[in-house]
Amino acid sequence: MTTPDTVQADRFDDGERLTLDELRALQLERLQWSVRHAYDNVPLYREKLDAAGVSPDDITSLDDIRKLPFTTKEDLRQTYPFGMFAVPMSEVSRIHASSGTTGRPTVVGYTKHDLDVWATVLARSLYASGVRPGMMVHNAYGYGLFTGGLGAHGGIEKLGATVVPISGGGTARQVQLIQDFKPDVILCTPSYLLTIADALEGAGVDPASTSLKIAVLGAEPWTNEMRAELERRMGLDAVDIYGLSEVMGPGVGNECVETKDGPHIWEDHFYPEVLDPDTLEPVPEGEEGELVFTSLTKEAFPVLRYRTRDLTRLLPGTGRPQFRRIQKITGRNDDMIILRGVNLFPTQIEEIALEIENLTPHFVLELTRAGTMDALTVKIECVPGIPAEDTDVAAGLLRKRIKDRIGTSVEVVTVEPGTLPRSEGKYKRLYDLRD
Ligand code: DLL
Repeated sequence: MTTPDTVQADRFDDGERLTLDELRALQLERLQWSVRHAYDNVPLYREKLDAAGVSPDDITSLDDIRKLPFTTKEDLRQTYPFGMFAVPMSEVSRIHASSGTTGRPTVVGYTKHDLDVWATVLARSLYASGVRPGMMVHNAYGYGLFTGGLGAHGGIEKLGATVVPISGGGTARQVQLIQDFKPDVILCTPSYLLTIADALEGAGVDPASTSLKIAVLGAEPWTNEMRAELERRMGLDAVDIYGLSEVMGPGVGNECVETKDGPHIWEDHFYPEVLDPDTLEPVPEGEEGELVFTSLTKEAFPVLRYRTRDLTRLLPGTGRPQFRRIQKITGRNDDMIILRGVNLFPTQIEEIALEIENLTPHFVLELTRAGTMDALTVKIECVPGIPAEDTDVAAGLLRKRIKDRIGTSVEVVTVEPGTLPRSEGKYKRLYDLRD
């Protein structure tokens, strides 16, 4: 039995062996450092703290975090590109950026020390996923400005595993190298693993027959139903990795393969809060709200109470008992569709579609408007080769279950297998066709 006070042996590093008391003490010390560092070196933080009447010296307990002002994506846009860097550019070893949906990308930076911390939390994430030194890891997260590829790369090397830096896309080559190199582990988005599974099948290879034993999947919302589908088809353990560029990149938190019950947050580096998005007050323990992070050790790009817009719950730790866990993230504030007054997330449709015989997880959502009424159409592929009546039954069942469970009517249209766009990274499910 593991408890927050037991010292754990089977861990990647000492940060994971802290007792709960040691962790809380370290967090406070690091929070004090981080607030001071941000205040002294980033004009925007100084302005915000001054305006809120808060001095870094006022942080004397972890609860004092609530005195700090929030940081939003808008703050990052306004200081584009480097206005929130807290060290001179000569100390910045690397820059990444996330392509915003509107206009300017968000630019983030890392010192040498930041890169080392990132590699450590990523190696820790892989270790929790069951990856061990000596294994071969096929890294199909995109390399480049996106944090996925290079972020994971550093962690794979730090762990002492062998990295195949294939990046995203070029699915035929991915399929070839999986067969030739026989990697133990694959890293990519869940939707891209689905594309790879289909491509293996298309090449006459049973996806469950490859050498792959573990998939570390993230960068987009996915459901436990999708996990079950991928595990069944590919004969592997599918584990959830969470992160975002503004806070570091992949590896802010990770699931443990033995529990698969939502990512543990590596709290010695990233302090989580879950708040009511309207009042910005903490929600009662275990309830859903917006995830907010304060970095505790970042040098180049510290963040104070960064609002992620991701919706989840904070739960007690299990596989790593002293670290809190988040419930698997199935939606962001930004992905929420409000259809005639009813809130709906694309993952809810994924969950329902995967329960129904003859439907595939290949679907897109089209939002249209006739007059003043919004309408949502689910375009979905059935499994190949089934009779037309079965297609109709499946579509009817999907429509009915969406109505029963989500409480809104949608149109369901089945399309020919293989006709919807396939993922090569983060999958775009929603097409807003309203004017
Ligand atoms: O997607 C970092 C990453 C790369 C994470 C590879 C995991 C694996 P961004 O491009 O900044 O960074 O996007 C961050 O993606 O706020 C979530 O909305 C979503 N996201 C990331 N991981 C998960 C996950 C990377 N495991 C945004 N489950 C985040 C659900 C996720 N959503």
